[in-house]
Amino acid sequence: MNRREFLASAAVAAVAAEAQTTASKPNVLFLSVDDMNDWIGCLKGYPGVSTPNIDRLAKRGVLFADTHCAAPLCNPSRTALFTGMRPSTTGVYNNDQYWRPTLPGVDTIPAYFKKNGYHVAGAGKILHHVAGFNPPDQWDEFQLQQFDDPWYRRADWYPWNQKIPAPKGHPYNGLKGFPGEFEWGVLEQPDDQYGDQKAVQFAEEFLKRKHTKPFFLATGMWHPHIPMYSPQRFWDMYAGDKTKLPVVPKDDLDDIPPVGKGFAAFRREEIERIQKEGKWKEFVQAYLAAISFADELVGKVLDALEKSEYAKNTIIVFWSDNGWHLGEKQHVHKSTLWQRSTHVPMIIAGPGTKGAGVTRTSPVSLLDLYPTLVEMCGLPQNPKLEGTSLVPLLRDPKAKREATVSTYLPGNHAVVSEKWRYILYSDGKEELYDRRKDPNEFTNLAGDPKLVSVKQNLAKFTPKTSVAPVPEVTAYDFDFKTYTYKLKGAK
Ligand SMILES: [Ca+2]
Repeated sequence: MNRREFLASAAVAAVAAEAQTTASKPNVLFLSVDDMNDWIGCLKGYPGVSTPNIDRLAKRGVLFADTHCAAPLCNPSRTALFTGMRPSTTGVYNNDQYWRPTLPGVDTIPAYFKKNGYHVAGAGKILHHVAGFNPPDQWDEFQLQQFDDPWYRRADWYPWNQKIPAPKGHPYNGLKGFPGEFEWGVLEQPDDQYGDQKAVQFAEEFLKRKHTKPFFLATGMWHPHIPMYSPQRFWDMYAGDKTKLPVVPKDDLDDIPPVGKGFAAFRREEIERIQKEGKWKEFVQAYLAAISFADELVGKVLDALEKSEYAKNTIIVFWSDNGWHLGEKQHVHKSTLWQRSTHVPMIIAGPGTKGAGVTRTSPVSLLDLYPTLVEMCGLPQNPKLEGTSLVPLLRDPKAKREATVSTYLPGNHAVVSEKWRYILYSDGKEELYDRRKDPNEFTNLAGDPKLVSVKQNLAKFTPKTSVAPVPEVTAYDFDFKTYTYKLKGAK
């Protein structure tokens, strides 16, 4: 063999070796829902809720029953999850901040998998849903979210949605003259016309195809996010007494510091209006219906995987980006540092998980998913990641985590341990709750002199520094066609 032949045969051998390694790698189905709190069967957050599909996934995988988002709002939560970095590191703290132009050289989960030999595909709500948040170069194939609500027709934010007719008859909830997305009802159209079905169909077709490389498939449901539109049969599940209002003591906000009170007051006009018009219960019913609809959609994707040739070699990760208040603390959104906003469902199933139907009660973070998948799929370590792989917890029932942190806007953090929730606001004011004795977080114990050392110990987990927020989207001219960002005033 001469030198050229030797090099050629070495190259062939290297390619073959790589093909061998990638062929043995597991696929990933990354399955998400939006604004789903712990009102699902396996998390026991709402007795009587119907989520048979999520529950069956929990029965065949590992349920992380105390998972918290890195930030209690869509964009900062998803940016943290997909970049593996905290808001206090990236400066992406809120919804109206592009991650892409401010984080050059950062690989999102799909980009990293693509770089490491995977075929990566996504459909629906993956990163934040507005134009500029889902760069196509992160994917081999990508299908944007299709929206149901007329609200999501704004030309600069949803340019791909302009030609899709908006459903007629809005608003369905009877709150006339109320701007925006705070809406719910039944759309006058067949079930399969709901926008989330497009993402489901994408996944179903993707899983029928022959793939020569291992794949990472992200499928993101919009439900149960507002507007909460669901077919009638899901509303019927929660008719009459089956919908129960949360308990909200009148004085619940009295022991909360001003910053926390401010978070709870965000969009207060919405809860005031629904209470005044006698629609609070209908709002809760809408949420329950949207959860059960989301569960059915999740089930369709799980069925498609089950029927496919990839059933045995695919890791399934199910997650929600943040929780949701239904009136607790006089609030009907997310964007707070309490349990309602930070506690989310998370299940990991498939190859690499040990045991079926097991539950882990250690507090963990959505930030841990990126390093977990890197380890489970045998990809090279990504040194930028700030979460910690959950693989030890997947395999060892005795493995424990001490605490996890959620951040909302610069300098406000919630530290969750098995026993405590400690909130430290940017002005130094605090809250402390005994999670076992007071799961509804009604009594702030931060002023108790006996608990000073408890607070000090929990405060050690908060990020040491918080970078300044990156510019808001209005600072840029964004071009959807070329997917480029130009800072206004820059040459
Ligand atoms: Ca969300």
